[in-house]
Amino acid sequence: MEGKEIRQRHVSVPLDIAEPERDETQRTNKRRFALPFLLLPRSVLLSLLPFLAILGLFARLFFTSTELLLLPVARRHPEPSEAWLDIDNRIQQNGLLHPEEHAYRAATTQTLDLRVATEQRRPDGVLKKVFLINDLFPGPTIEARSGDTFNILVHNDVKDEEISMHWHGLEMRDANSMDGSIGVTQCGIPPGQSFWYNFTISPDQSGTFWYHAHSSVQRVDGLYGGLIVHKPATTLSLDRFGRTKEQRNDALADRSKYNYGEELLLLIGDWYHRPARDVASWYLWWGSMGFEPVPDSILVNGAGRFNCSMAMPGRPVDCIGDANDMPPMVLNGKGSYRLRIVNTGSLAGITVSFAKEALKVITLDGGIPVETQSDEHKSSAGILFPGQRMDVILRPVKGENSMEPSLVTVELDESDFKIGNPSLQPRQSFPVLKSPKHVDRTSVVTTDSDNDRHINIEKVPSASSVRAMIPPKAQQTHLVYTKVEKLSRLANIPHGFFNRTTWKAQSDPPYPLAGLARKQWDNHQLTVATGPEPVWVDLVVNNLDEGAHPFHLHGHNFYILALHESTYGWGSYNPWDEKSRLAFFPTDNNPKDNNHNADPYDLSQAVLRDTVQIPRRGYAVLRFRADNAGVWLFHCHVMWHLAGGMAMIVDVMSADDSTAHQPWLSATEELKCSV
Ligand SMILES: [Cu+2]
Repeated sequence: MEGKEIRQRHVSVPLDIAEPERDETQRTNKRRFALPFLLLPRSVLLSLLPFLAILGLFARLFFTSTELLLLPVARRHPEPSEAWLDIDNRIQQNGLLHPEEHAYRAATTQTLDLRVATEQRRPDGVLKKVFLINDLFPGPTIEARSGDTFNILVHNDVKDEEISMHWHGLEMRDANSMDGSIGVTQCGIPPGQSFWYNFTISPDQSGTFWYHAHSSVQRVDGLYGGLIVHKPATTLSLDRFGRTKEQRNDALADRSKYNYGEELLLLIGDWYHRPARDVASWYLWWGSMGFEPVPDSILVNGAGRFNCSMAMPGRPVDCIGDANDMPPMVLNGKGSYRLRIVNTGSLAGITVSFAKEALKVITLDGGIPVETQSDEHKSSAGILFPGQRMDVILRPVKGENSMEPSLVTVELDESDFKIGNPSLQPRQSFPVLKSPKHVDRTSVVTTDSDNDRHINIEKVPSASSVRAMIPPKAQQTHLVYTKVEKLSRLANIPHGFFNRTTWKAQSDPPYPLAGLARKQWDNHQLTVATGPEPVWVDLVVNNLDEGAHPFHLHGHNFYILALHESTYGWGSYNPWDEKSRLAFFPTDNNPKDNNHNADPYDLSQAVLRDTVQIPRRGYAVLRFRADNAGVWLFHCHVMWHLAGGMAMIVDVMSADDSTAHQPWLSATEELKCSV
C-alpha cells in the first residue's frame, strides 16, 4: 500500500435519487428496521460515531487485504508457461497508418471479415486469455475515408460468450440497428454465429475512432481495435459526360495543413491480469464497497512490460520478461508525426508526455478541430479519459539532436484509485528509438512532468468554426442525476443509477429496444425522448458521486457548454430553479425572463466531443442536435460502472411511445434475444 493515498468515501444517499421500483412490502420492512434505531437518544447516537468510524476502517482494511492477498490462491509460484513465450515488442504493431491510400480516392464500399476468438497471450509478459480479432490483439486497424460504406461480417468463434461490436464515435446515421449495443440495438451474436454490420460513414465525419465490444465486459480483455476515417483531400468536378469526378487536391490534406510525415495510432489503456469477468464479479459484490478494481499494468498497442517481481503473493501471475526492457516505439527522427491517441482503458484517465519532442493538440474525439494552439514548447497532454481520443502533432525540438533516443511516458490518473494495487506502476516510460538499429534502451533519460509544458485538454475549446454552429438556445432541456449506490435492497452491490433507474439490457420482452415501442420497454430503461422532430437538446447531467465519470453518447457529438465541480454540497444545477441558476451563473442578469434569447453559458469555451468527463459532485450541460433517429445509449465508459448499470437511453425522433423504430427486430419468435 506504500505511497498510495486511501481516500475517504462518503456513502450517504442523496435525496434526489430515491430507490427505484420498490414495492410496498419493502417500504414497510425498511420502516420497521429503521424506527428502533431512531428512537435512541441523540447523545447515544453521537457517542457511537467514533466506534462506527473505527469499525469502518477495519472493514476497509480487511476487504482491501482480502482482495489483494487471500482471494485468488491458485498457484503461488507458477513457472512460466510454454505458451506464447514471445512478448510483443513493437508498439507500432497495427499503428502505422496509410492516409495516402484513403484520402485521395473516391468513397467506396469496403467488405471486411472480423473473426473473434480467444487465446493465451503475453501482452506485457503476463500470460492471459485475451480476445483476438483475425488473430490480432488489438484487432486490425480499420482505415477508411468519409463517405465509405462498410459491410463488416463479425464472426463469433468464442466458445461460450455472446459478442457485439460498437463503432465508437461514428454517427451511424440511418443505421441505428448497426450500433452494436446489446439490448438496445441488437441481441448478442451467439457462439459460432455471425452478424453483418452495414453502415455508411457520414460524408462530413472524419477522425480517430475505435471499435469495441458492447457486450459483457469483453472490451477489458482486448476486444477492440482502431478505426481511422481519413479526411478526403479531393475536390469534386464534372467530367465530359456530366458525371461527378473526385480529384486529388494536396492542399486539402491534413498532412499539408499541419506539415507532418507519417501517422501513428496509439491505443493506450490500463490492463488487468485477471479475466475481466472475475474483476467485474469482485466489483459487483457487496464486499467491494464500491471501490473500483485498480488495474495492474499499462498497454500501448497491446504491448507493455510488467515487473514480475511486483506480483502479489495472493495474485500469482505466469510472467516472463525484464521490466527494464520496455517495448520501444520507433520514429524516423527527422520529420513530424501525427499521433492519433485513444484511451482504450477501463478505468483510468491517461496523460501522455515526450522527453525530447514537442507536441500540439489538433483535434479531440472524432476529428473535431480545437482552437489553434500556441507554438510554445509543450511536451505533455491529457487527461484523456476512457473512450476519448486526441490527435497531436509531434515535432523534434530545435536545438535537440532529433536522432537521439527519447521516451514516451504514460501516466495513469489515480483519482479513481480508492484502494491500492502495489503491483501497478502508474507511470511508465517506453523508449522512443529513432532508428530500429538502436538497441540500448537504458541510455535514455527520464524526465519529470513539467506543468509549464503540459496541455490540459479539458481547457482547450473547439475551433471557432465549430463553436459558430452552436445555437444560442436549445428547444428542449432534460435534467438527470447520476450516482453509484449501494442499496440494501440490491444486496449492497454497487449499481450505477440515472435518477431512480439502474440500467440493464432489455429483457422483457427479450427484444432490442429499437424493435419495441417505448411503452414495451422494461423498467431498467430510463429514457430521454426528444420527440418526432429534429431539435436542439440540452442535457443537464448532475453527478452526485464522489468520483468523476466519462460519459459517452452513441450516435451524436455534443457541445459541452458548462462543466462544474463543487467544493461543497452536491454541486447540482437545475436550470429551472432561479436560485440554482444565479448560484452558478450570477452574470445571467435576466433569469426571470423566460423569453430571453440566450442561455447563460459561456459558448466561447465550448468544446464538441462524444465523451465527457463529468466531475465529482458537479454537473455538465451538453447541447446536441437530436436529428439522428434511433435509440442511443448514454453511459459511463468506465467498464465497471457500465457493468453496474450506469447508463440511460436517448430516444431520438420516435413518432410516439407506441411505434418502434425498427419493428422488424421483434417481428418473429426466432429474433428473441437469449437474455
Ligand atoms: Cu463511471
